[in-house]
Amino acid sequence: MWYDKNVELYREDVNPMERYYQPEIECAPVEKIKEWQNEKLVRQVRHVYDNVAYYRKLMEEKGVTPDDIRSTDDLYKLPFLTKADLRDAYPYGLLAKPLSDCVRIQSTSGTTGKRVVAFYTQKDVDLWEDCCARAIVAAGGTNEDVCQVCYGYGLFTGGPGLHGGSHKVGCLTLPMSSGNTQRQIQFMLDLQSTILCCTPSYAVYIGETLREMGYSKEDIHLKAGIFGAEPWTQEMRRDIENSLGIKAYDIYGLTETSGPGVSFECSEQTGMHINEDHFFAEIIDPETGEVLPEGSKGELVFTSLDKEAFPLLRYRTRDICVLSRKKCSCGRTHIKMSKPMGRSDDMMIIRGVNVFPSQIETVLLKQGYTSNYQIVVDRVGSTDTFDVYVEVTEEQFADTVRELTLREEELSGAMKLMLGINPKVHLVQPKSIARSEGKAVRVVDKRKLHD
Ligand code: DLL
Repeated sequence: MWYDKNVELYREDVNPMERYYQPEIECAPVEKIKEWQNEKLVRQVRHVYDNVAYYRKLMEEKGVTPDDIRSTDDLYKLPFLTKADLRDAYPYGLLAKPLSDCVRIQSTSGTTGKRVVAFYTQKDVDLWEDCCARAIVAAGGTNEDVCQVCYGYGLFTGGPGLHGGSHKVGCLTLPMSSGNTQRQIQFMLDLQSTILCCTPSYAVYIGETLREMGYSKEDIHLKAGIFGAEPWTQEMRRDIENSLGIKAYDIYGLTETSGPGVSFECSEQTGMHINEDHFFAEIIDPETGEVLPEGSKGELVFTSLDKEAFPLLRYRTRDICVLSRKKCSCGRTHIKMSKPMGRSDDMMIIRGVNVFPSQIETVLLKQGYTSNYQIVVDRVGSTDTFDVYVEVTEEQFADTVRELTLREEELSGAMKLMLGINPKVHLVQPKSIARSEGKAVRVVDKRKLHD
């Protein structure tokens, strides 16, 4: 059910084309949302205190009991949870339900240190899938659509999350998982897929492969894409929209809080509505932990209000963003988060300057290059080296060495304007940088190997 005429949201200032999966929740008055949040928070803190010894100890150390938490205004009294806590407590230390009540495990890729394992009861899976269904409907999905899910299936939450959401909406679901890109395109053509779900870097690769196979956007039937799991810039959005002939929607989430669908974009494309009935968001100063007012840039912290099996209170995501409750033309009332401006741990400090990969991507796409690039940072003696490898097109690669050198200098200059320091830019031949079927590896920081 994604359309409910009884809800008083067909206001004049609302986009009449907008559709909702759960309009009574997505467009509820803000006071109502706050009421739900307060009720749920009180219940959730009690549930965690009673069932998670690890967090109860953190609360005791801070001298706070469940009775001290009467509304979200009291949230600041509770201790934070970090990824380090999740690793300490691995695998069962934060579980709040008996294993016999759990029906699913999902996990992070665990490239840095131990994996994070998240547990779900059937109700947890159900609510997670509702969140993904809201995102699909916001992107225009209905039961007439063919939804091709090319996020990885398995322990990664991308595939299972969007798959569940697609079922709930009633789309014909193509559970492709990632990889085998030519086959993806064949299915896309044969079954006339209308919605594509994958990482933005994989969407770029799909567009590239489509052209290599001799097709264009006119040959496919896609109308929308739901892309997330990694940072991507507005420039990359335009690139994908042009190459696939679609509207590209952002979706955000993390394994610890369930997976994709914590927030998602609507037709306005000016940030992602957080599913506030399930997740309470705070922005804090990453240095001091102080809660910052709406509109401030800082680290996003989530409290899951409904999760039964793995209910995290004040979980520090390390994602840096801004929250805004500005009225949205889509009619949804849930608070919006900006695109994450990088993770606090994505930020590189090169020669004392803070550098985010997204800044480099913005320069490249503005200058007419593709998003196929890689940043390599190293240290020689006590000096940081900073190299950016950028692929060029066949035509550009046919240029003379002198022309290519000029282009490299030009790009390096544009990056200096953005970052304050000069990288050494290397224009490299087409297809020489490995393509990603999941999350792209943008940075190779070799300094970590020497430490
Ligand atoms: O990436 C869940 C997901 C799957 C989200 C599919 C969207 C689509 P993790 O592997 O645990 O979970 O990684 C979570 O990825 O803390 C962010 O740093 C980053 N991230 C997720 N979505 C976005 C996005 C999934 N839309 C981590 N923009 C998060 C920027 C994102 N970064």
